[in-house]
Amino acid sequence: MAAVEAQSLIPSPRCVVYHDGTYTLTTPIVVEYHDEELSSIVDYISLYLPTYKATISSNLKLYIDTSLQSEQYRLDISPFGLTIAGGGYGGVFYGLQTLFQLLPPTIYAGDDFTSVELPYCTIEDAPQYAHRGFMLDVCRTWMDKSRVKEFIDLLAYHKINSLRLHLTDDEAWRIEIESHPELAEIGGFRGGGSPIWPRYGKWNERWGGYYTKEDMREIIEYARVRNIEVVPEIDIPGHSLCIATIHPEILCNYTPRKSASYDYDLRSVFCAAREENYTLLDDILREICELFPSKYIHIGGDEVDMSQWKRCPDCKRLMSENKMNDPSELQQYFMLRVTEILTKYDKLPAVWNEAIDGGALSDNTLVYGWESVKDCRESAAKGYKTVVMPGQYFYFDMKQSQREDGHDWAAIFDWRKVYNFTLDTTGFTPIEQHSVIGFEASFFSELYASHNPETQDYLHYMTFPRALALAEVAWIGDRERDTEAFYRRMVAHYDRMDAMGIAYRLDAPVVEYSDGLLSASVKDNSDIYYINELSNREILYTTPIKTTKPWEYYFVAHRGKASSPKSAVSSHFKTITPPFSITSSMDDSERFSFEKAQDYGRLARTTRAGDIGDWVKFTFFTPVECRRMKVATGNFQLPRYIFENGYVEVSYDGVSFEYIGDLECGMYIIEQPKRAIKAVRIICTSQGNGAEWVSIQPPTIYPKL
Ligand code: TNX
Repeated sequence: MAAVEAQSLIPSPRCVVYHDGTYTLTTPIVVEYHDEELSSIVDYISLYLPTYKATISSNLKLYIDTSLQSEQYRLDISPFGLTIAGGGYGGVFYGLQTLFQLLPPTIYAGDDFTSVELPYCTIEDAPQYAHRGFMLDVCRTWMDKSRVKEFIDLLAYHKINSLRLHLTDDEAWRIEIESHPELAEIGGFRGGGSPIWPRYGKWNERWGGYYTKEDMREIIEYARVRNIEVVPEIDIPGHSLCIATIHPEILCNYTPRKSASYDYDLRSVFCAAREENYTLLDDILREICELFPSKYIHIGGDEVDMSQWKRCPDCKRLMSENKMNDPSELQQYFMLRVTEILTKYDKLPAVWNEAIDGGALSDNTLVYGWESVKDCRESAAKGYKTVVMPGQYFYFDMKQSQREDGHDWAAIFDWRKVYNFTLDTTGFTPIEQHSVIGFEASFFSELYASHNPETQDYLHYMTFPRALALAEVAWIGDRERDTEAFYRRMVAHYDRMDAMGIAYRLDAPVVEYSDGLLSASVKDNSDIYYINELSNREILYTTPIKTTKPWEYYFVAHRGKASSPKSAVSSHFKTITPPFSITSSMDDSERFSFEKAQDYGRLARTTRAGDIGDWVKFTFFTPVECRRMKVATGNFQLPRYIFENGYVEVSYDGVSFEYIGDLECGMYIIEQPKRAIKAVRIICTSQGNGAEWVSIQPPTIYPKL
């Protein structure tokens, strides 16, 4: 296996046998094939290398061998040239992807080569799991057609074969429906006067977009060529605030209490008893079923706020007529009604795991388990085909280490945890394992909206290299893991990822301090830079730094577009907690009171969103000397519960205040204050924030170095 490691293929093939000698592959690539089906693979190759088709003196033969499984392939490199046999289109495509990984990495950047020596070998390979998926949430953060295509390329290089597009949610409706054009025309945009709540930033600006059917056909075809099936998700009956804003008649039959801050109706669930809702869903799903060739249509079913059904007289009547005791049975009723619609259009339902809590759905329902390993196992034990994607391992919107960006509700983890996921070690019985059709990662995008969503950087940083580990796990199944060996292959693969243009995450440099010398090291030959906080310049690190104040420095690694999180000796990250009090023009909530936040342990909440002129003030008992103070409204990184616009003032005496800067995404960092700070005031200059309250973080204070 040593030689295989040398080739650093990801995902790792089942079997590689090397023979003596090498074959010299020259360009152009002359491809021989006879199955018309394979012509799009030849077009695909020509996007990377000069290619033409011929039946004599070819150096690459492609064919379909029906004795193989559809995604299975055999790649032969012999004195006679290269041959790829695949059980089907996918098999041939994956043989080609393996071949690509044997070629100079620069091919991914579109750089040609004239000749390359390839070892004589036979690679026999097939995936363990039929479903190797990735989900993109294009609702919270809009990603247009060209972005999605770029991402499809990255998935295809790693033999992922399913892309689920989360097309509807509370914050957006992203797919054209011809019978109801208003859904995408209104629902595709939020902010700037749109009736759709701009709950994740972009409050003053109309922001968003949607896929026309033509766009979507183009995406579907682009993905098909790359052996990826696009699975649409229409998330119902919950997560439907957007469609409910456009069509309030779909909601339950009662007048809601209006919120303290808004005139908005916050209800987000389709009424299960309103017959017309099924007609509307029939219209929508008929078009979705026509548009998408996939066998499954994902219809959501997650996080339904059933209190709305409990209050609705029509839902209550439906429940008593059908002798239902629990509103989760209404969810079952709703899902079965929608399943009937899908069946009519020759499709099968796919759902999130909660959807099976209220009773059985049809046997051929595909369940995506996200809440926990236990939920995945339960689904599999009930006999549903199950896609395993517990958030604790497969939600790539989670932070990768404590001080990095991302959510943390499921877990904080990097690629190592993903790579080491196996069904055996997480307790799946053989019977349960039998129902597992594969794995999927998801990228929910609430936080992307505040991380320069006009670029791919945050998406790439969060998803790579974790997506490599996902690809490996789904391809090799329960084959033995070797984290160190995978790491070496991954580092070799970095050359390819650089050429693919991925802004992936590198491991953080390891920092050590001893005998007055501060040193940093990496194992992936990236470049290390150091920054002295006082000068704030990034300088290439070549040799240990002689210093008595190691906490003044931090390190970061770069290579290509990739970068690592910061690292430093632990005292660099030390913060202080001088006593202070919070006062505000707004009241605080009982549970999340100002008083409790004054212990620095937790955030506080007000009882309403901010208005022009509202303010929050932090007053320190004694003036605080520090090098940096971060003050923030909202939950960190989440452009929600914030002062949408505002500015910050500081006071050195507690009486007179001076302007210091504007809030950015609800937050401001006071750098190197010239004197000890007695008080800080945050002033709101806009109305509302798309939420019911303002969160107030205790200040984060870094001591003087
Ligand atoms: C849970 S995953 C959700 C999403 C959020 C995600 C954030 C799922 C079925 N529901 O609505 O975006 O957490 O990680």
